[in-house]
Amino acid sequence: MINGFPHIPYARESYSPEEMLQRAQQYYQWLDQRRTVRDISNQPVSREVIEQIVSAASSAPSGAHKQPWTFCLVSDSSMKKKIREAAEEEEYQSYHGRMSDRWLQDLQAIGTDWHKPFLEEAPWLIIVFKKVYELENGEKHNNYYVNESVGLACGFLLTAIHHAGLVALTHTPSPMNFLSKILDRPANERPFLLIPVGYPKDEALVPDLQRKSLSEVAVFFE
Ligand code: IYR
Repeated sequence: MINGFPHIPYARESYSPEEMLQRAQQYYQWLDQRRTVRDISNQPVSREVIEQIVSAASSAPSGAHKQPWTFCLVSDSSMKKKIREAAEEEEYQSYHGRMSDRWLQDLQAIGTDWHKPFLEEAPWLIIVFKKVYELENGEKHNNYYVNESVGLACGFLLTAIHHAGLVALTHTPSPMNFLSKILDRPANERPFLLIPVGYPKDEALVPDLQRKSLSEVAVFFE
């Protein structure tokens, strides 16, 4: 017991140093193959798979273990159509005046525009909401490190999707309030990310991008 709360022994996995290095290398090589894919096929994905992926995401660490997230899982075609229409309306405005020239220039290499067919074609849309506060007996209690926590859960979500052999797109239509309305979310929930999930189309293309080298992203103090 700690402060009157039960604690249990941590069940650890352990590996030899050689095995540890091999596992670390293999995991990196596998994860490095993940790509953001916009060409998502309409081939169905079972609800059971989505349930496991979301359960994996919800195992992420969070401030004071509040798990301040809600995952809305949309396969309903009429709802996907509504989401696409509303997103494209906002995105049209963004691409025609709201985004800076520099921003539009940076997106040239990725090849995006205001058309968002994947919002209707993907078998599932995962809309992640952050819970800014909880309502307990009518009282508001702010959650802690909400953006960090929900960002971590989304990271876990993306690796779970990759592990299942599916692809995803981290989409951020802006502004995103239309998602709260269409999905009828309560006031304590704010849209965080919209993630279409499915199989890649056979003809899917991705930008030929290079990732930064370790020395560009890491600074060791030994
Ligand atoms: N939200 C827009 C624009 C966009 C912004 C960034 I930063 C990207 O990496 C990609 C797209 C859209 O989804 O098209």
